[in-house]
Amino acid sequence: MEALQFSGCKGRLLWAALCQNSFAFGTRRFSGTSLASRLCSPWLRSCKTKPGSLPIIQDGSCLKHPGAKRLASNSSFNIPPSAEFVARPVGVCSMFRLPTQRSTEGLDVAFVGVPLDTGTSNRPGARFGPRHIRAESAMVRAFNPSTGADPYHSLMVADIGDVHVNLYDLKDSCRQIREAFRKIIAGGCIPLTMGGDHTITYPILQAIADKHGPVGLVHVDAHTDTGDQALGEKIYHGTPFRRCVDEGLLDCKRVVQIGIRGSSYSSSPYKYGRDQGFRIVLAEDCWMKSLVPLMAEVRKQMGEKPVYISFDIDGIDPAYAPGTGTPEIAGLTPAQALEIIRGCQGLNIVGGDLVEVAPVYDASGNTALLGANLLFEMLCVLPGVKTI
Ligand SMILES: [Mn+2]
Repeated sequence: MEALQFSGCKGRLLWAALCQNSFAFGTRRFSGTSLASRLCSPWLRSCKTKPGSLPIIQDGSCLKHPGAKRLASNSSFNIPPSAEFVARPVGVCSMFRLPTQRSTEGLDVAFVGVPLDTGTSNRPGARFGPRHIRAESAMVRAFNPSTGADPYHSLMVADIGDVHVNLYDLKDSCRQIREAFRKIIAGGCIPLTMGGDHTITYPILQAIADKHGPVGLVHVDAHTDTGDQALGEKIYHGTPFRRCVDEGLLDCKRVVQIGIRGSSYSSSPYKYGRDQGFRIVLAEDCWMKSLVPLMAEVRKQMGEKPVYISFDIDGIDPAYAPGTGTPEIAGLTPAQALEIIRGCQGLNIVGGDLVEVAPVYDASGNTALLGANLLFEMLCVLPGVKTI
């Protein structure tokens, strides 16, 4: 794809930056698919030997820390550096401090940002979601001891940067997103997307359904996002799943919407979705309950066919996630969010997104931190992830 984080950088200048930040990028591997070898391997070699420059870590010998050998095991996967050995603020700001690359070549999973928020109906700001989620993701470690998942020794994962968007033309942005995701998934790579407002899920699902056919949907949100139009427009962040139904992108009997709540425009706000066959689980039916039993039913509903996870951070209560554009009181807890995502383990997940993080409304950064953790949990339940 053409719209990625580092496109446009001068190779040599970028390499100077990478060498200075080599600990974050060079801990494990530089195969043919890594950013390092793809861009400028001769410079890499000179950088390693240039007096006064920081060496790229390939075999651990340049690290003086006794844990260096652990960093440099012979894994063929991309393993984020551990903060036991590499300080968290070190390195270019990538998702989970993973290597970045410009395409999905060699990848099983790609983190990708879609910094679009011109579909927002209330507070803007989700265009900065991907950057802040990446920044806060430095706190997330490599293993998931709660579930036993070991994603980075199971799947090849990298951050492929951001999709180009047109902030002045929402329809054109949808076209750009659709075309970018067609390329991302063409070779079988699973996208995990940082939004952006919820508009982006519509063109993503256009691309996904092109490849997989109509998909099941696990949708966590305060809102059903099945409005028909607003201000005369059919595309904004309140309509993506209506548009998906219009175009046959969803297997409607395999759609569940969880966490729905709030005031409505009409007295029967859930009629449309239920008429399509959606299961709509209101937030009040989740209050003070474990959602483990619900997810057992959801797994039966989804079966073995392809499923997409779309997680709007406003599904969670604004006490935990205030950094969002259309907050609604009395939402889900972070623990319930974990139960939902962990409950997707075993499903045939073909993609997922975490949308509507608008960092400016949360000076603590906790909303983006929550988003980063939920994306890690999505990674941990993807097909092929080994559990220990
Ligand atoms: Mn939404």
